[in-house]
Order: sequence, then structure tokens, then C-alpha cells
Amino acid sequence: MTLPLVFAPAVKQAIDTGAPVVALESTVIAHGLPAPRNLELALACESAIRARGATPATIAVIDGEIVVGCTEDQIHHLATASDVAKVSRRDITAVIARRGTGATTVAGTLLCAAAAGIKIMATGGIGGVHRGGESSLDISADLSELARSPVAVVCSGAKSILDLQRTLEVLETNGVPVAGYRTAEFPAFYAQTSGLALEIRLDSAREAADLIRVHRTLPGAGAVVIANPVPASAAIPATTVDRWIETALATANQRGVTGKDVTPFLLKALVELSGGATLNTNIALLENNAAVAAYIAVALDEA
Ligand code: PSU
Ligand code: MN
Repeated sequence: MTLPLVFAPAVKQAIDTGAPVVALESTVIAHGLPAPRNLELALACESAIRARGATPATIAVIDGEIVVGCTEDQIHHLATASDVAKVSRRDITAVIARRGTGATTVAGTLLCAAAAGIKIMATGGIGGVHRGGESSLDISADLSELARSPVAVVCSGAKSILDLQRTLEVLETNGVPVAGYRTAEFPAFYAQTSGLALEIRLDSAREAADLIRVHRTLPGAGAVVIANPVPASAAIPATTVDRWIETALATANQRGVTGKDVTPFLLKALVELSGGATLNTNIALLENNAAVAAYIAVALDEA
């Protein structure tokens, strides 16, 4: 038996001819954003990628098959159905074996994109070390998958619901280069900066492509993280977001939320606490990351 990958025709053709492809995760659609904005966003990301000359491939597990390039109907299903699993590396085995349907996290998407031969993906924020993770050991499987799948990830850093400093420590341990895209600081998702310095700064898609190309030659290469801050016009100051985060974390603790439910719970709480403000920011940065990933995919293709 081999991994059950099925490709959209346009994605298959792009991969076979070496044309630029950008993979997109689907957990953000099924568990990260509320309907109907989730569907609009998913389609807008695909359009942003096509408009820049690359082919989008939204990845999910549908009826036990890994779909590389979901159709609009499949994206609609992910955005509206209530029985879509959240699929990280740990979960994908059982979802395939049971012929189930699930939305892939960054970790799940990395695994599938690497198997499909796709070199770059876009997302909002990567998972990381949760606050208190040094005792709870709640550390996203995204961080271990980044160590093993050779796929570049364009993101706006990680949400400050996480412990960003420890997240960077684990990325260092895992051998994952983290590069700021037109910044020298790790972005904090809603805010452009976190106060955490990065050692690599990239100022163009071409520079990003050069870095990715070199990284892929390393034995056992994993991912490169390209950290692209939210556009200034959509950013929310860190101090404002922090208040909402404290409240959301306290509620999660009171209710005993654990395991894979933690991240979706906190994301939903933040949208409610902010009266929807975080949602607009989240959508702006997701679309922008899709666009930057497409520019880099095209640059990767040009060498
Ligand atoms: N961060 C966001 N939005 C999201 C996620 C993270 O701002 O939707 C999702 C991604 O799919 C990420 C996953 O891979 O949450 C991480 O979940 P966990 O912390 O359970 O590993
Ligand atoms: Mn977790």
C-alpha cells in the first residue's frame, strides 16, 4: 500500500512540468475561522496565488484520500460541515484507515505537500509551544514536522496565545531556519513585531528562493519558515491583543480545555472578545501570506 494521494488535474500538471505550486492548509478553514468568512478566505487565497502565476493546492483528507488541490465543492464542505476532523501527523493514519474526512494542520499539510512534491505552503500562523508548555508539554506537532518535511512555510509567525520565545528555541533545536520577510523580528501574528530578533532577513522573493534552494540540498532537510508580518494597515497593537489573550487563556483553563481543542478554542474566544477585530486581521494576513508564497514559488521556479 502507498499513501493515497489524489491530485487536482491542474496541480498534477504543474508538478509534473515543474511549474510553481503553493500548498494551503485546511484546518484554518474548518477550525480556525468562522463561517462564512472561512469559505471566502479560502477562495481568496487561491485567487491571490493564481493572480501571481502559481497554482494553489488546498490540501485535506476526503473520504480516506489525501486530496492535493481541493475543488470548490470540497472546500465548501470543509468550511461548513461539522464532522471534519483536525488532522495533524498523529491523526492522519486513522483518518485514512477509516476512510474519514479531515482538515490538515500545518503539520498534516507539510507531510502531504512533501509527499506530493510541493516545495512551499502558506498559512496564518504555525503552531508552537503553548504558554506553560514547559510543564504541560503542549508543543504543537507543527514544530516536529517542520524538522522533517522539506517544504517552505510562509506565515506571520505564531500567535501570542503561544510562548513565542520557547517556540523559537524548539525551532532552533529542530534545525529549522526562521527568516524574517522584510523584517528582522519574529512577527507576532496580529502585531508586526514580537521583540524577538531573527538572524536571517530576506528582502525579496528571489532571496527567499535562494535560501530555500540551499536548504533543500542539506541531508535530511526539513522546512524553512518565512515569517511575513501582517500588513501595517491590518495590524493590532500587541498590548491590545494581550488583554484578550489573557482572558481567553483563563477561560480555557477554567473549562479544562486540553489537547487538540486548545488552539481552536482560543482562536474562537479571541474573535468573540475582540468583537470580530482579530478576524479581519487574520484574513488580511492569510491572503497576504498566500500572495508572498506565490511570488516565492515563481522565483523558485525561475532558477
Ligand atoms: N494558528 C492560527 N490559526 C490556525 C492554526 C494555528 O492562527 O488555524 C491551526 C493551524 O492549522 C496549525 C494548528 O497547524 O492550528 C496547530 O494546532 P495545535 O496547536 O493543536 O498543533
Ligand atoms: Mn497541542
